[in-house]
Amino acid sequence: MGFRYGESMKKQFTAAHWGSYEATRQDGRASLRPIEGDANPSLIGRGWLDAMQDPKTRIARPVVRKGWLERRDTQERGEDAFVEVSWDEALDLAAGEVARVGETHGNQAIFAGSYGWASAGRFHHAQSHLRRFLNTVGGFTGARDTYSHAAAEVLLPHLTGMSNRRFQDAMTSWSHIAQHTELLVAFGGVSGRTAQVSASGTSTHEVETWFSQAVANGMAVVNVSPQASDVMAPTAEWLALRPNTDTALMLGLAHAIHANGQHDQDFLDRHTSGWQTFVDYLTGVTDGIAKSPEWAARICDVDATEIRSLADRMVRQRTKITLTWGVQRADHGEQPIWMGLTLAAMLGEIGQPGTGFGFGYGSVTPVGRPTRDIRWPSLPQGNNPVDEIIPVARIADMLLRPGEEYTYNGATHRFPDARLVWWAGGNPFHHHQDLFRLEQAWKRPETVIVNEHSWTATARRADIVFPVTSSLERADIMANRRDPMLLFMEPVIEPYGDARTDYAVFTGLAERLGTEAAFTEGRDAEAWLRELWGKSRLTASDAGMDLPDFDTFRAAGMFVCPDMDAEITQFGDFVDHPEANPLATESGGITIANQKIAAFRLPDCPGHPSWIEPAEWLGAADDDQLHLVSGQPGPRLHGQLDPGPVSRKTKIQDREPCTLHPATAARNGIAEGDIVLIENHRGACLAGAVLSDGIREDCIALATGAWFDPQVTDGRRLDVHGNPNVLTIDRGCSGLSQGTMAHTALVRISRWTGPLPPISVFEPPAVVPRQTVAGSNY
Ligand SMILES: Nc1nc2c(c(=O)[nH]1)N[C@H]1C(S)=C(S)[C@@H](COP(=O)(O)OP(=O)(O)OC[C@H]3O[C@@H](n4cnc5c(=O)[nH]c(N)nc54)[C@H](O)[C@@H]3O)O[C@H]1N2
Ligand SMILES: Nc1nc2c(c(=O)[nH]1)N[C@H]1C(S)=C(S)[C@@H](COP(=O)(O)OP(=O)(O)OC[C@H]3O[C@@H](n4cnc5c(=O)[nH]c(N)nc54)[C@H](O)[C@@H]3O)O[C@H]1N2
Ligand SMILES: [Mo]
Repeated sequence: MGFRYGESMKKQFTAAHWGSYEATRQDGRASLRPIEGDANPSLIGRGWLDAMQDPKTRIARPVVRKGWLERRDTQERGEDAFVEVSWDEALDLAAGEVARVGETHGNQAIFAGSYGWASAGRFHHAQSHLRRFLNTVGGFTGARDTYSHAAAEVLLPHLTGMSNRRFQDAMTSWSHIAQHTELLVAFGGVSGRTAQVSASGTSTHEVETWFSQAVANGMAVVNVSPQASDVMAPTAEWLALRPNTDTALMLGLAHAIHANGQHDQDFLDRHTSGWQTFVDYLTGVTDGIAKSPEWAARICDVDATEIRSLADRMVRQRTKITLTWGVQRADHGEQPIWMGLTLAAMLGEIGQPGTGFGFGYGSVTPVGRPTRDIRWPSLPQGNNPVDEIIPVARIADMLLRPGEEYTYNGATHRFPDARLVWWAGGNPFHHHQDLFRLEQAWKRPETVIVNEHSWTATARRADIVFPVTSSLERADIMANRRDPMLLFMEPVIEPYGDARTDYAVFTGLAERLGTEAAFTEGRDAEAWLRELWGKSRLTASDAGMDLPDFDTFRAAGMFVCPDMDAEITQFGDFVDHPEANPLATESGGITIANQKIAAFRLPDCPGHPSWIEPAEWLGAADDDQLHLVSGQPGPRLHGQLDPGPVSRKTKIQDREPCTLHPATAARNGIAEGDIVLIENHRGACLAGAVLSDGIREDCIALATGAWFDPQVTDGRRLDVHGNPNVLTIDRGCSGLSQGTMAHTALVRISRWTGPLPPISVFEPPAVVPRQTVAGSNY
């Protein structure tokens, strides 16, 4: 790498998914401060540097798991010690496994879906390197869609002819909302907690600014959510519905609007298809059940009078209906999206500024940002000769049931037989549901390889661990399609221990397998940055901008693209001139009922928006069961930086905080600060009680991301740290999308009076020196 830490005296920058930073150095010590102009810097960044310099959780040297090294054991992952090996030995072993598995079983037996957020930066994107490398040696089985919004990714093309990404980029701008919206009905809220983050970086955090501006302009906000805190406006009204019943509530609203003849028939006729099929369902012609506000009230636990009054306001005021991504991360997650869009179509104001339908405002920073969209180049991944691909959240199913059939988007597939699993830039023992089941599945592959900079639960469950640098230790470029700022990311600290970049790891492997020329194309990391910048200049020139040459850019550290402001009204062109701008759907309009989906004949995703009971919900629960809401954590990004000071400060007796209503706490003999056991038949964890009347009495909220730390305590194995994914359900939310249903789970709670074992996952795992491995001749 041509750039060295501390080399130059000029302003130096770096970037993360949670923001952009200026790095300064005093007496040899680096510090970061949010970049000038960031309207509302993220809390997460304050823990970044410390977490990346923590000797207990950073991985210093390559290691191989002892049982695997000695006898290719597959059963003791997570319990075994590691053996420290040289880089050469680790690379030889991994290259040997890739060759062996490919030759013996075919490359589809290499699973490198490797889902995860990795880190910001155009070049050092771990998954891209992994896939580019594997594509030079015969390919791999991949994964499709995301944990964030798989239901939307599969559904929206059918409904709107747009991919989820296109739909997101075309979302009506915040500036329009601030100016025109009279009523915002926000399912799952619009939260500053999640708006801290933007995949691959952001120069500012403006969602709260836009939101306050809209409220100051008179926008009323109804937060439809089990938690009051999901919306940032202190004045918001709170409709505390039962989790996972949004579709029923929306049907109740639709029924009231339709019964009063207040729906916009003209809009529905011109811009949608399938309306009559849906009305027959809404009114009960098809199933004998009218989806009236009274019917909805019994399901969602919101008064029928409140539903009627909200319906009335929605008809009278310029209303925007929006859903957070989290609402569809639930059983039958397609339905609330489909029904929200249908409800907006009934109001007839789709395609106008400030009204219509939104998805993901506040879920991440850039949704609704009034800006142009520039597709900056990224590292080419090559072509994958293997066409096997699984829905991303079906990883445990694949490992446990190779050969078994499943449906996805209207087709039937079979799970491949994965023998080698490789993760780089993700943490399945953070992100997957039902982690105790994943532990069982994880015993199936012959070999697991992980590239990580930190001792995450996933790194601890690998056979070969490659220690990699964090983005603070390398030069890169931050460029984001909906951000005006391009940053040169300078290395801020020295590489930790013997860590290498992911690029160096895969270069070493490609050398061993004879594909170095194809993998590197003769470039080192600096040459790749120059190459990517060169391509960026062409992209910019197509967009009517002149970028400086690489060295000038690097010397300045920053380039702010001119004339980036642009306002969008979603569906504007289509609504103004539907004949000239039809949607790429089966009818050319928004499909309220969809014939293609109906023809799939899926019991869990019929051809129009429908209320279907979730696998677990409060409408079919015992009195002592609570609904677990496990959303995104405020002080960190998923599991990233959990060992850092900002996240740790929020813990209670070292456990992840969980939020419950004071009445629920009292009923269970729990006081603020107590340790709570949260359990169901899938698993159990400990967490620290925080009491709040901003949550429904029958819910408990436990954020994701406490590093998974299962221990045998008081005679049973439980996660002692507070990871909700020991409790969640590992099943596809429907046979259409197979998306995760992380927000669907019932639990029971009690005050924990057993011993409180120390958190072990923030201490390094046992690592023994190479020569002590008995009888080893490696
Ligand atoms: N219960 C529940 N579970 C959920 C969710 C929920 O709402 N509820 N949400 C889901 C969602 S939406 C998501 S997106 C997922 C997130 O799941 P993940 O994206 O898997 O979570 P992260 O902790 O961001 O994992 C990224 C990992 O990459 C590592 N990393 C960072 N930079 C680099 C690098 O340069 N190289 C390498 N090799 N590694 C690097 C980090 O150390 C970290 O361990 O979780 C899902 N899980
Ligand atoms: N600080 C921080 N920000 C993040 C992330 C992070 O890890 N940390 N992760 C990023 C990622 S990868 C993603 S995908 C986004 C996700 O962004 P979101 O999906 O918007 O976030 P969540 O916290 O999962 O869900 C939002 C809220 O939905 C509510 N909710 C849960 N179930 C229901 C329901 O059935 N009905 C209704 N109406 N509400 C419900 C919960 O109260 C929850 O607080 O966040 C991003 N932003
Ligand atoms: Mo996500």
